[in-house]
Amino acid sequence: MNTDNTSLRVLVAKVGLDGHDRGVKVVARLLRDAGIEVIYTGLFQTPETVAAAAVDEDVDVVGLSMLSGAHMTLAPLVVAAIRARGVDIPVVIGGIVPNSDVAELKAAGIAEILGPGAPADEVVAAVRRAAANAAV
Ligand code: B12
Repeated sequence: MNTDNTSLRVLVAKVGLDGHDRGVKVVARLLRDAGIEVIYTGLFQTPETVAAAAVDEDVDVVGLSMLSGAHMTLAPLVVAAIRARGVDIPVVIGGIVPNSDVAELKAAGIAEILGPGAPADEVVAAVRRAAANAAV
């Protein structure tokens, strides 16, 4: 686990059954361009497979791309599956998330939440912020 926030490792993942993978590929590319090491799970993951990959890969942050509308169910399950493995890796989500869901997601342990059209620098900043807050 990285503590100085200089050489971060991030797992970006798609949980659930939808095929919206454009955003996650854009995010993976722009995080890489910012010097962050990125592992992408591919489509159709479960909370369990994401948590297992996050722990196996010893990542600093897990990024979920959620456009299916299932974020209120799946994102908290990813947090729970990670914590069930005895670690507390911060989870950041982006995609189609209504503002009215943000407070509940934060209460469920999601570190950062971004919506459509999030600029590249804000995507990178959210990931860095999540890692920095987890390290203190
Ligand atoms: C393109 C698109 C498709 C493409 C997907 C192609 C692909 N390979 O991705 C196709 C045509 C296949 C498609 C199909 C469907 N779609 Co569609 N689709 C869209 C659309 C128009 C744009 C999504 C997109 O690519 N945006 C561009 C990318 C770059 O943006 P993004 O993903 O939002 O990512 C940005 C941010 O959100 C953020 N971000 C995203 N992920 C992450 C992750 C992290 C960690 C971070 C930090 C940031 C971050 O950063 C990115 C850069 O700014 C949206 C509408 C919309 N306005 O978003 C609907 C939309 C997502 N689709 C929708 C639906 C309903 C469907 C279908 C079910 C339609 C149908 N009845 O068939 C099917 C499902 C097919 C399937 N198997 O999953 C709905 C979802 C409704 C909901 N969530 O409640 C939407 C919202 C349209 C709508 N308004 O109803 N779709």
